[in-house]
Amino acid sequence: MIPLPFLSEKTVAVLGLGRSGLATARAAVASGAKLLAWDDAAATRARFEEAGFELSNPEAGEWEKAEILVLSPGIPYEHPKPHPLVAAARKRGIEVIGDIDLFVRAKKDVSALAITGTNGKSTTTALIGHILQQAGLETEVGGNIGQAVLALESLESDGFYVLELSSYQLETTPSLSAQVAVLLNISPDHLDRHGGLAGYIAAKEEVFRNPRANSVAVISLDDPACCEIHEKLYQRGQHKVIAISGNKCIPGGIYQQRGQLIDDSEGKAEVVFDLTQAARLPGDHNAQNAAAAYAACRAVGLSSNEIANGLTSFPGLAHRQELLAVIEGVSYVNDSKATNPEAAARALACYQTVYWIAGGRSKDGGFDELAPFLPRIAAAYLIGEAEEALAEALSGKLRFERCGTLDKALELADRDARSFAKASPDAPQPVVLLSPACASFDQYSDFEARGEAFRELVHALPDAPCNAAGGAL
Ligand code: UMA
Repeated sequence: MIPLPFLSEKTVAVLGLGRSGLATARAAVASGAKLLAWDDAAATRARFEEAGFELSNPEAGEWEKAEILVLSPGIPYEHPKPHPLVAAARKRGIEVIGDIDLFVRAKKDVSALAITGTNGKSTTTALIGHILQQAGLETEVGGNIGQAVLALESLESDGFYVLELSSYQLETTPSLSAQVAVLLNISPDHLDRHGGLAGYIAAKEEVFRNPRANSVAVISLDDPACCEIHEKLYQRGQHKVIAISGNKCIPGGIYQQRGQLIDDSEGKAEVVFDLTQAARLPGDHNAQNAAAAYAACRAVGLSSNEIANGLTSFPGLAHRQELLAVIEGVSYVNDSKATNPEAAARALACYQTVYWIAGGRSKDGGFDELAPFLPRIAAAYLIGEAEEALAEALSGKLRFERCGTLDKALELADRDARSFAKASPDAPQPVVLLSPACASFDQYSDFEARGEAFRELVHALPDAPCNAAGGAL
């Protein structure tokens, strides 16, 4: 747990008592703060009390005494409109921040590597954490990746924190001052929470706020929004800027070319890693993640060899192109984390013959990004609220079935993929891929619950190995 001595004797309101709120409450109380805690959901309030804490109903008047309001990332700060307790706090002139802000205030002396982007940020965060740990450095990994930052171990100044930061978290972290800040990519996401695309881009750009004397900015040149931010950073001259790409040569940068990771940051254009050796990092999107991780780890002093070892041994993350089983020549891949079309497109690009399970709750913006990858799809199996929208997008382009639910979709995809594998043993191995291109909230509590449901269904298939475990494709 992170000590927060500057909160001692302060009256701290915590709104939202999920993962980040609970860890904030724990750290604040342990640091001698007076806690005012609330959550709008009765079930969460009950769990909070079971954990041994007291609630404080904002309507009872105590919240008038709050000196600071700590807001959970999932609660609207500005858009679509501020939560009423945020609006009330602002009216009273008290500070409204997130748990990450408390963390960075408390850990100013420890190096922080902050990673953001629309897609790939969990993989890159975990990858950097893995490489640093493999190199023997004291490293903690947290943030949007699922581990609340205030629950991390308190490290000394020679340690490293690797933090995945969402746009929600960046919005409420004014004190962030990362030693290394990484921006992977930007495509439309969470637009309702940022008042549109410009607000979302502005939130992402905040990963570079408050540069230190030797701060490093790692940024991809793979999309227009990142290119614009790169140019601004370069003009401002407050960071050492390292450009990266997952798919093209960047003179002076770090990039992938024909499966090789090339470091030209010192003008030598050296091949530093053969990406085919990183079995859990398939595809150009993972080349972008690997380039970012390489740049970030070089920036904190690791050698190319240390980084190569970490890239090779990276075990991957659950729900991100996770190979669940291979049965009768068919691979079953769980990519439940692909909650938008861009993420699904990245997975589709990695396989030749795909039996694709997609759907859920669609996000704004349609499915146009998938168009270049449709030839790889042998058939699609549609689920959830987005079934009709997907059917419309795919109509006349490929065979699809309206399945409603994941179990039905897997049953049909499994049947078709196995018969293809039997009929065409010399063709590239077919893949049953859950990569939904949609959020999960219509049928599941989150993408993890959806991925776990898929895992159970795959493991229950006829002839599934009883210990079918994840692995590399
Ligand atoms: N709540 C209210 N009032 C509201 C809305 C919510 O009281 O108006 C309460 C809910 O009842 C709930 C609590 O707030 O009890 C939930 O807070 P939260 O949604 O911020 O969730 P946490 O459990 O604290 O998890 C958060 C991040 N969640 C979100 O950003 C939505 C987690 O990221 C993160 O891992 C965790 O902190 C630890 O840092 C998840 C996520 O979905 C993975 N992130 C989004 C994404 O990746 O797209 C941004």
